[in-house]
Amino acid sequence: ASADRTVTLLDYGAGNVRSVRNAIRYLGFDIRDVQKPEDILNADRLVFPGVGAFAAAMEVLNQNGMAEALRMYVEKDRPFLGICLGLQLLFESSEENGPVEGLGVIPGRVTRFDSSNGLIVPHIGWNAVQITKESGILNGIEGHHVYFVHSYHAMPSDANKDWVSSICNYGDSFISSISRGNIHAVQFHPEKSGAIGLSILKNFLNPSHSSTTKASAHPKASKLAKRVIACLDVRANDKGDLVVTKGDQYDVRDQTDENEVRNLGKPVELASQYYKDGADEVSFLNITGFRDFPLGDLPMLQVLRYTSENVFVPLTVGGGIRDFTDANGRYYSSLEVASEYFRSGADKVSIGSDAVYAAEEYLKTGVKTGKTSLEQISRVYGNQAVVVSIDPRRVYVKSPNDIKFKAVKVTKPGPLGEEYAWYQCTVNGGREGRPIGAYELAKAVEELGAGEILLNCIDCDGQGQGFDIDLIKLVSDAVTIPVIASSGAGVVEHFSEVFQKTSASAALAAGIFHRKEVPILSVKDHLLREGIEVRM
Ligand code: 1PR
Repeated sequence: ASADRTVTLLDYGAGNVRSVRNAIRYLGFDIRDVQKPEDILNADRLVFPGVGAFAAAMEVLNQNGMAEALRMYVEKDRPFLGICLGLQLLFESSEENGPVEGLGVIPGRVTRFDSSNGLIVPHIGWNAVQITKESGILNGIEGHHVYFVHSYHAMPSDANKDWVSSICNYGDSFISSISRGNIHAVQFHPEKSGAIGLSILKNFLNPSHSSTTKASAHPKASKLAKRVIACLDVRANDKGDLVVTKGDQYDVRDQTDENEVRNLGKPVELASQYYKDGADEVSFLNITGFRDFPLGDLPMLQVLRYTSENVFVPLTVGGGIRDFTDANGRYYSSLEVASEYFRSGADKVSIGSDAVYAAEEYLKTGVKTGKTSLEQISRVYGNQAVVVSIDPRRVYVKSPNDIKFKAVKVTKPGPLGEEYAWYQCTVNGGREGRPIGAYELAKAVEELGAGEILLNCIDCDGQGQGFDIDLIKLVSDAVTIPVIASSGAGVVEHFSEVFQKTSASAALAAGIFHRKEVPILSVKDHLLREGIEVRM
């Protein structure tokens, strides 16, 4: 490969940089991996996608001599692009598991978002930035949303104002990018920000082609956009091929004589289609993962690999994330299972059944063992990489005092005129009810390290009658992590309803997209008309 098409990538092995690799390759560049500190100094252009926790990253970089090489490289003003933690590490210190010293190139400290006033943390999703000074790489981004996922941020100050090239508003006005000379870094993820993100990467890789960005005199105020997520329930059909299927109240078999698993298409193709149609995220749920070993399920890993080559928005995968012993007696920890998913291109994993058991145990003992899949995966990959998928079923009761779980007054009374309901969590794809409610589960998994909740509802699944607003309000008011409303979308108005009546951060649908009844774009057009901010 000719040198001018080569990008040096600093991957210090802490997590998934596959999507950055995919994006660079997609833009027609080759990647050379940093093996030793000299490779940094010899780079023509260096991309540094920081992943994982600040302290762990600095420890590795200090130990292998990369920290010193990075400082020298930046001091020489050589082309540099830091992403996410790759921005934060340039600052003097971070309070994440610290204080911990950073590279100290830029004055300032990295601090946590303050969630004490109910701010949802992590900051996950699409937000617009305000350009504060000219920089070569942010050309064309003004007014567009880019994808963020982080709990810590660097704050602008007099001492670092020469560096700051854009700020973003979320609770505080934090630094969303820095640029000085050839040194650039972004807090958001260009590799997950769709076409606009790819254009930022391209501007960095092909600086001659990018014109300068002007600071805007009147930046438009922006909020975190509400996300629209397309979900693909995936399972092997009776022939053993992975297909996208869709249930009615979790029953995925056709009510015909053949009783076949409903086949709505191929996962990779559908995911690419939804990306092009404007989905803000794509989720894959391996719905038989609870009984089959997911790593035995190579096709699922292939689906992720292929999808992540062409889909530049966040990908979540769920189903079967738990400890497992295979037929040969080999033991796999849930962390190994999750790691395999991350390596294959997932940005987040979603845990269902195993999170229910973990929460039950935690509520019983009050002890965080650190051993549950939830805790282990979030410790290594960060809270923002762990979603808990809740599959509750509505249980009507006459009075909230009838049960020990949190009940709500329902909008529509039950069949016997019951005015209250609690939402019973289930495991194994809704097959088994457990002694814990959705409210109790959500609060427990937040404490155990979940970064987001995917809130399904078995009663509403596939019915097209709207989201269960009572349930979603109950859960989204109970936690300060983002809640994804799921199950029951039938028309565009259901999306505005859930955002107007609850504090859900995202809404997910499956059936209406698969059956092409409602295009993603119409959902977003409708939300915009209703004054709800979305990424277009
Ligand atoms: O328990 O960790 O192995 O995870 C299993 C995962 O698979 C869970 O996330 C669980 O929600 C999911 N799952 C298991 N069985 C089914 C099933 O349908 N038989 N699907 C299933 C869950 C529900 C939603 C669906 C929405 C929107 N699917 O994801 O996409 O309800 O549908 P709609 O818009 O058509 O109404 P583990």
